[in-house]
Amino acid sequence: MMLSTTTLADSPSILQDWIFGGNAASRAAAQSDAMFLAITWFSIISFVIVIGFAAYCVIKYRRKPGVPVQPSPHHHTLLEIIWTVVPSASLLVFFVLGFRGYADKVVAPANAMELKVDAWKWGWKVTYPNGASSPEQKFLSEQVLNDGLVQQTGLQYPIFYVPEDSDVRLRMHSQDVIHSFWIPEFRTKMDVIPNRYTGYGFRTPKLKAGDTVMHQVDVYPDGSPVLAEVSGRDMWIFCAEYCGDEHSRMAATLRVVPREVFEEKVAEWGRPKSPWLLGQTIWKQQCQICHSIDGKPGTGPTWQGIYGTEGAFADGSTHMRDENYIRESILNPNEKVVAGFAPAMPSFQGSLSEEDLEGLIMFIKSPDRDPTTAGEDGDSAGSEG
Ligand code: HEC
Ligand SMILES: [Cu+2]
Repeated sequence: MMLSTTTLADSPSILQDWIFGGNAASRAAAQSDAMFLAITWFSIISFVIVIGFAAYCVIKYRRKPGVPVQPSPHHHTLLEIIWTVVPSASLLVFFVLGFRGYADKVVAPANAMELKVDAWKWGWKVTYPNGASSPEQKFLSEQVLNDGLVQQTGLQYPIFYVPEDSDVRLRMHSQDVIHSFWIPEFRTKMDVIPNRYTGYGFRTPKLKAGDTVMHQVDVYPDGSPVLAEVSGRDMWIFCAEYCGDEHSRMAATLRVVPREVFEEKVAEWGRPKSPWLLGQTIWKQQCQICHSIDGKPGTGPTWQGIYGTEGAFADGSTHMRDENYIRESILNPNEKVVAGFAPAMPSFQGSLSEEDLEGLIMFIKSPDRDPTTAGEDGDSAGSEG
């Protein structure tokens, strides 16, 4: 049989683009589309042949007055061989092509860059081989103000950078329940589960002339990003396994950029930060979905003004919220459950280092500004206050 998904993938038809949106971002994704389409056509054609022939027989041999009823024939070896061999052989062809495609996705080339993916209720974090992770966030919507400036508003999602035209392998782990890491443009999703690594690979696309994104090139003194248009391509990452209240917000952006940009970014993120800045970064990446710092209640209590005050707990007790309390709340959140809240916080035991905890404590003590740079004219976030 000369059916090959490779040749189909190289010339996506109008129908294929119409069904799949024409956004397949890798060769493997285009092959998935082609395979899906081939199976669809196979089913359509089989349906027409089988139902068409049945309808023809029903009409042609219908009961007519004056024609005696004939006994049904009960065996025809040639026919039976044909209708057994043809479907079995076709299924086998689809199986082999499908299995090859699956293996290509699950087994990444040996020299692929490995990204560690962490999942929890409700967020994603990607750690690069040098131990760094992206602090950048993308806003869901943009507003053009009267003076023509663009202001970003709405929910925020982390941006994970990958270099164009390279092989990437994911090694994924969940801190709580089962999630699923899904990038629609690569047509692949995979469960992310506690206590076991899962993963898959993909090859990022080459950027084309029209591929541009608004990209953070610097930070204003108040911590908001300075944006510029550069070449890049954004794709959504979703959680595809229902995992609780904010499941639908468990999204992120995969940003494909030129290799130089990628390397510069990751090296920059790898540089040591002040503990407070480290704490702020971790808050944005992992805690912000449940904890505000401006008093707004969320799934978890706000961190505004909690440090150094008495907390009230579900069992009726109270306790001073000092460094030890904060540490315990992060590592063993169900030990003391804040009154009025469900015990909904995952434990970060084992996923945050001693340094990370120190940073978080510094940040929770003073979420509005970095106490180590206060009063200086430095460029740290919040120093205007
Ligand atoms: C899924 C939502 C969720 C996430 C994510 C989350 N928390 Fe919580 N957190 C809660 C809830 C709910 C409570 C209150 C119940 C309790 O005490 O366990 C809480 C309580 C706390 C408290 C005690 C607050 C107080 O008022 O006494 C601290 C400190 C805390 N979390 C730190 C963190 C840190 C640090 C992170 C990120 C590394 C984080 N949390 C991520 C839900 C979350
Ligand atoms: Cu999820």
